[in-house]
Amino acid sequence: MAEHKVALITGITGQDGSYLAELLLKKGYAVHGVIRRSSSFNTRRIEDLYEDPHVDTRMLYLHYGDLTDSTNCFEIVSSVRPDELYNLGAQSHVKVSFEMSEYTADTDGLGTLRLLNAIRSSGLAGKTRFYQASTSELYGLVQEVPQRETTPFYPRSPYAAAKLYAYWIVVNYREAYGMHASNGILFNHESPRRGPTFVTRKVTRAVARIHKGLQQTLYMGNIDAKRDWGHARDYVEMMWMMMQKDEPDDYVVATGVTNTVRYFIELAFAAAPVGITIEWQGEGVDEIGVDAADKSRVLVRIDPKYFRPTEVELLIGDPAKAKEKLGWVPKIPMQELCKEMVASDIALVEKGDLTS
Ligand code: NDP
Ligand code: GDR
Repeated sequence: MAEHKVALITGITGQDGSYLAELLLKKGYAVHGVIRRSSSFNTRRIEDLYEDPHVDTRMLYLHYGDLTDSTNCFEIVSSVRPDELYNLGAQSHVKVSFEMSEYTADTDGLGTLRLLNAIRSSGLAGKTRFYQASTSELYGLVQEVPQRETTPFYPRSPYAAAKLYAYWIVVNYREAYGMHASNGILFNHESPRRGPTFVTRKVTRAVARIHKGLQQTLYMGNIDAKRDWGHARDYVEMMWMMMQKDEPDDYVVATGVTNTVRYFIELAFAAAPVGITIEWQGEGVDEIGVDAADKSRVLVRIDPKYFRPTEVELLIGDPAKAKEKLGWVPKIPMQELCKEMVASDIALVEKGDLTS
């Protein structure tokens, strides 16, 4: 029987983990994923991939674990002995990281170190290839645009500072121990599976709920922030491509196009079944977005509670290195992504799934 490659994914229940698991299973990998113990089901995104644990031929295996638990990280890595380890697990919400700074540092920063040490202690430094979910948040305060692999970092949140540690410990272990360890510096990527409190999904859910009459108004933070948004399905492919290269390296993964949150909101309302044109009135925290066809209908308001103590105003990535060295090009433009997300949330609301 042919030997299967073995992958281990932390964060398999998240947006990216679920797409990556799908991709690797299609490629014939045996996929092991780390899931957290929770009082309610947290495996919704991988439900379709789930296989009965009693079936011998299954290719998906789930292990309870947590990046804050060194013993557990060691036990999983040493028993799975993965060919490729994708570290996607993280407290990934930037705003929440200001409230849970220590936990974010522990999970996102030290969690990465724990996995690297688990690989070494298991004698797998020469076997296991390591992918680190690095982020455009490392660039933070604008130093240069577009941002590329050589642009200096200037983190602007506890999340970004934790991910900065993770980035450098990956580089250090590569140089110190010759490990095949790489950073994917991914810019924002979204999908219908995006967590509901990230800005794109918050907007597309609200559009669907407003369409159904379940919500009147969408409350937003800084709508002038600019992001380089791609599609998660495109981006997980790039994670895999990086792991297939004989030389480990760090790559920016982005579309090279940036847009404001404001523009995303306009696109999303326009993509509703009864398309709505948003007209902006007022300024600052008093700014509102009204339905241009019925100006008494206020659809968007600003709530300062969604502002961050320090903001990342502008992200736009230069994916030239990924194109040149790996032949990777993003396929799905942000306009198409937005339409797909609105359509998916409309379908969910029709099924009665977005009632709260
Ligand atoms: P999600 O928030 O959707 O998923 C995060 C995953 O990490 C979930 O499976 C979550 O489990 C798990 N997790 C959280 N805390 C722990 C912990 N202490 N131990 C083990 N697992 C944990 O994130 P995305 O899928 O969007 O992102 C994947 C990775 O990529 C993250 O590291 C993120 O920081 C990074 N990133 C994301 C970008 C994006 O635009 N999406 C861009 C750049 C980087 P549970 O389901 O139980 O909560
Ligand atoms: P980000 O994503 O912080 O870039 O981190 P998010 O979607 O949360 O915010 C993007 C921008 O939108 C502004 N914004 C709001 N954001 C949220 N969540 N809610 C709001 O109401 C709102 N109003 C305006 C934000 O201020 C920000 O400027 C994401 C995460 O996936 C990280 O894990 C990842 O590393 C980076 O992308 C790249």
